[in-house]
Amino acid sequence: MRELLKIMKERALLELENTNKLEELEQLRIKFLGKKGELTQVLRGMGSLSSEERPIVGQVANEVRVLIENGIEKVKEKLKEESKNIKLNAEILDISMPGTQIEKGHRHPLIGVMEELENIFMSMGFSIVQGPEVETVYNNFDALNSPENHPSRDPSDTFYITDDILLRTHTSPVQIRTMKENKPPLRIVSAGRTFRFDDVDDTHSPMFHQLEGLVVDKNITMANLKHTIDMFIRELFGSQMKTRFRPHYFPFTEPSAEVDVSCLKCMGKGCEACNGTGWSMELLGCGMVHPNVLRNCGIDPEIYSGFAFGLGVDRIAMVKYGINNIRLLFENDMRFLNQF
Ligand code: 2U9
Repeated sequence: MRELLKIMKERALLELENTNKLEELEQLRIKFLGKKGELTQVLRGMGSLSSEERPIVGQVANEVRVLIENGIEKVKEKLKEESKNIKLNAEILDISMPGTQIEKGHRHPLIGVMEELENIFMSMGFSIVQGPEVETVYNNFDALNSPENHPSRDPSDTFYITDDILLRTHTSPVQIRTMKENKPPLRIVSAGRTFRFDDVDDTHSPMFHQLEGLVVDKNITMANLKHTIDMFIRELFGSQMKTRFRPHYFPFTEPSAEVDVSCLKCMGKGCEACNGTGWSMELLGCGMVHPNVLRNCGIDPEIYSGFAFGLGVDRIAMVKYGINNIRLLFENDMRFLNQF
């Protein structure tokens, strides 16, 4: 029996030596030391041994078990170390290599201009308000004193969704909502996307951007309006800038005016860009809020008065950066955008 154990030990050690996979090691353990393994089989025959021989064979069997167990542990450690080294060698990381460059983006020039305008008005005490781009016909036209037959209400000029719902044609409905929900004094500015059924050309786009302001309080006059616009234009384009107010008509303001600003190229001297006039034309519109508009929003025009103004953000961006084609602002051509 001792001979049997010796042979088994030598076979186990030889097989262990030839094992190079962790899974094979487990098979080997089951084969020699498992419940139905070879060592158990040998031990089963111990019943036939004499009482003197039994403890001696038992001790030898135990030594063989410990020897095989230790052998398995050793090979297991060796295989684990080997596989770790293979993995580490495959994962060599050269930390001196340059990293992947992430290209930094920047604001779109139009959004940059819009934020610049909002910041100027905020510094003058205005709050920024926002509203939906899909509006009711009432908020967009009726509340603004627009007559039923006004050309801008025609479906060939405005994107209607239903008879009562449209894409806002100006940001004025945001001011209507604010007036309906809040009591004067009000000093607000609203900027955002607006929509008109225009064909695309160098200066027109069916989607464009407006910024409008509204002040309502007691004793608000044309003088407050003119001073606010002058301050704004000087803050935006420089202290030497002049403004010129020309009478105009809007249904929502009375009286109304269009504002021209000194030509940015020649600073008022007259050049080819301003046709020798010295003025950049129609940069802003403004006026005193029509009493009907105040009334439509539950504000008593006998107690309160207000002024309002509006400008095209796209047009301001084009004048500021000397852009002669509005399409460039919306085509997202990186060769154009990367210049800002
Ligand atoms: C309320 C009352 C009055 C806003 C105003 C203008 C004049 C104006 C144009 C500028 C260039 C539109 O984008 S543009 O074509 N806007 O000339 N906007 S007064 O008047 C309001 C607004 C809201 C409740």
